[in-house]
Amino acid sequence: MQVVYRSDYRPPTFWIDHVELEFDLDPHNAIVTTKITVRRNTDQPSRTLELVGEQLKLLSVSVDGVALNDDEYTASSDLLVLNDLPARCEVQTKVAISPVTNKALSGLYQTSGNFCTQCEAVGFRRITYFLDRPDVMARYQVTIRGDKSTCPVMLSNGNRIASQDLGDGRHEVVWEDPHVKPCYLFALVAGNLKCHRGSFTTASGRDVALEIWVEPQNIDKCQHALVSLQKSMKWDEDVFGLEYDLDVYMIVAVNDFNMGAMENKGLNVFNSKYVLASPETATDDDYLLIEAVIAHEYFHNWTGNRVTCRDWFQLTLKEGLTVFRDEQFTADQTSAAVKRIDDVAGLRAGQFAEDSGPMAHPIRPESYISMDNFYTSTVYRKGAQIIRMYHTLLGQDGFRRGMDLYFRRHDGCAVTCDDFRQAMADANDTNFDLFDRWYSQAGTPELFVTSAWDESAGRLTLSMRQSYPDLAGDLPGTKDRKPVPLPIRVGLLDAESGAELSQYNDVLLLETESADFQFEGLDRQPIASVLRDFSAPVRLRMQRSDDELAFLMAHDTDAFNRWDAGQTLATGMLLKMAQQAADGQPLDEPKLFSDAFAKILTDDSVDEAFKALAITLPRESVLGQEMDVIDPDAIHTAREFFRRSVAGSHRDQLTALHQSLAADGPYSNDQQSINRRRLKNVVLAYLVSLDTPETDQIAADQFSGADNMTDQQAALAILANSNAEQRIAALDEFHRRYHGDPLVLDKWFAVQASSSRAGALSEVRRLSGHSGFTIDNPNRVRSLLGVFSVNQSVFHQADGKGYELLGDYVLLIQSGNPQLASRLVSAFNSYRRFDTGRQELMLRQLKRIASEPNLCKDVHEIVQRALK
Ligand code: DPP
Ligand code: ZN
Repeated sequence: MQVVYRSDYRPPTFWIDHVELEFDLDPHNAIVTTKITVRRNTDQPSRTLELVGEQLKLLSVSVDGVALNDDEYTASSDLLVLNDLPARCEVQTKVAISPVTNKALSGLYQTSGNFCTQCEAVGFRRITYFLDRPDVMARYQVTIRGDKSTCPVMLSNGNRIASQDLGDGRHEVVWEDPHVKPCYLFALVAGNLKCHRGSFTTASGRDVALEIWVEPQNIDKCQHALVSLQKSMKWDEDVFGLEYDLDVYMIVAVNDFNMGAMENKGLNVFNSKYVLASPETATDDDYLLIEAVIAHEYFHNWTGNRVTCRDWFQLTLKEGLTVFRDEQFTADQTSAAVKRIDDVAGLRAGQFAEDSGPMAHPIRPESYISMDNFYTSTVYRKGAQIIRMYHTLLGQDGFRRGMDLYFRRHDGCAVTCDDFRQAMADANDTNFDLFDRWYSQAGTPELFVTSAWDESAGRLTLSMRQSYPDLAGDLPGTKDRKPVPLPIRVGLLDAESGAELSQYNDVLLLETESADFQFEGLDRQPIASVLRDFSAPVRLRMQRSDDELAFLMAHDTDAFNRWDAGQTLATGMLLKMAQQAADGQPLDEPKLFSDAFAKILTDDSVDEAFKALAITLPRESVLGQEMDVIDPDAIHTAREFFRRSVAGSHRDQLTALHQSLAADGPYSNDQQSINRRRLKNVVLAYLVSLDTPETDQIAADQFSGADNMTDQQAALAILANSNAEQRIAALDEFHRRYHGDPLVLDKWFAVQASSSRAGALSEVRRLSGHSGFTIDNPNRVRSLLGVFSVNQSVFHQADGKGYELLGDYVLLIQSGNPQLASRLVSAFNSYRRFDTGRQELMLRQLKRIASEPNLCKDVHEIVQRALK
């Protein structure tokens, strides 16, 4: 299979200035007529134009209005080659495609009977022959003709400039986008949709119509999305001075979508999961995610659309930057500390694991077989951490200067990560050359820190050293890795009072392999708080006693480190207990953590969301990463014991706390109520871990009495993970109530797929045969199989039945939806980290998949990397 290399980038032989598309919509036989005005690239002396396609049926080709004979071009379903073209001309093609049979959900397809498109990264070639690459930017005019009864609404990018009734039961609409764009930002939607409308007036006084298009039954679930959009538009003006640039901004919610959402110019297409919300059907987390994804896609209008990527290797240019922007936005809307903790927890669970396995790659990858495989947490989340480091070093004002220069230089262009880095440096008269290493090296650096106290000099020395751990296999970006620039935020605390010694607060910059940093003029030995706010994406390796960690957990003024100290303390204890479990020894009681736990719960200086995070134990998968050989059973045993033990020690306090939190009045979605629900549901999980009829009843009561989905789903998930006799009845009741609402039905599957009770695996297998399960809907597949595949103790059941189940579904899904299958198969990437028995069983599935004769290239790429 063809490998694409970053180093092979060449500009195109022709540019496209203008695109005229005509769609005659039909589910089985849609006709697409494309007129492109092309202009030879004088830097590339070629008269040959190669247009790529995928599964297209070519009907005709003409140049400057003259139809070509068969011998004047060469064509296959995925390539159209035109030779000896004049320097400027108009090329017209006509193709037929079949949206209804398009299960890949890339290109033009049908979802719930409506037409919709997804073109990033390379879906446009499934619509028409084109220069399907982001550096070719053009103006578009789009004519859509469709059935008036099935397609009363027909949308595309930009402004609607004309419409007419065609008289034969069909009608026509014409759209024009005044901005140049790459074809991956093209979109078309047609079908039976209703609109929730709003508006926004920009800082310069322009009125923008905001339109959220959904299936008619969902029209009452759009207000939160609309408000989120308005907040995002305002924030980007306030923080970055960026205004919206069209008269209308449309969002369409569709049920079948591979990604979260897509930032098409003026016409975002969203997975309905990130649009639709009502208190009865969406949780607080859903609300938060909707706001974040709406913001993310909106922010792309500048970071992605106005300035786009030269080639797909530069993806992090727009994604890392836009994730950073949406993270800052959410921090401003909610709590910066809680947001930071949530993000880092996600980074560690997902990206750190990816960065230490066979799919490890630099944030700017060197090669790919399928670009769709590189929409990864490395490109997105780690990419955002790299952007954050510029921000930490420059401050908000300096970062803003860099952004302003970036837009001044590159608006309307397709550029590279180097261009961004240069703009940040030039705008601030500084040099970011060493940052290049962050773009070309893979793996998570380790930061080793030791401290030395000189009593007579009153001096503390922190010695820091960075290195990369070795990775198995010959992976790109792992040879001859050099030290990377690390901004390290540090503070000192008085060891007796716990008070912040604020004059020592600083951001240190480690750019070499190792360096010493000194803090002078201290009266007595302080406690150092290192890597505050997680100021660099590294694994911190610092020898600290449990007492020191407990001290930081109680006193650190940096909320992130306060939380992290607790996590580190719990991790150390849990790993020791896992070893005891593996050795068949009795497990230690987690006394130190348990004491700190009780103190946090009564600490008035922190909010309930922080408390919820502080008492949440590290995930099993994160604990696994810290073991030489992951032992899922021992980790599970230790973590369950730890939880039960802490709950047992504080049962009365927890019961009272749950009661007081549950006594809040009717549902409200102000921040404090959200925080209180968050804490209440973490407390409930502790209580139910005690496995008593009384505590089970608390969950059952919450389930049946809840007036919102947050409390109801949390209680259901907790019951689904318990031995409570109310478990089955609750699951049945939930299904009875919500089976007609796809997004809520997803939750019903997900809570069962995340349960780790005995027999959970056979339940997942059984649910895959449930009438509500379908492999045609990505959300449904992810809610059952995706959730199950990260449920460590169940997926890695020692007999390999979990692996077999996933293998079966990868094979079943891969021919229809390669992108979805390739996400699922990635669960096997960690196989080297397990014992030989599990390795053997996972390898068996990988080889079974690899030997499939018609394996799609997406899955092929992941499996080959794993097997290498
Ligand atoms: N729609 C995806 C995102 O926003 C890809 N651009 O990240
Ligand atoms: Zn994005």
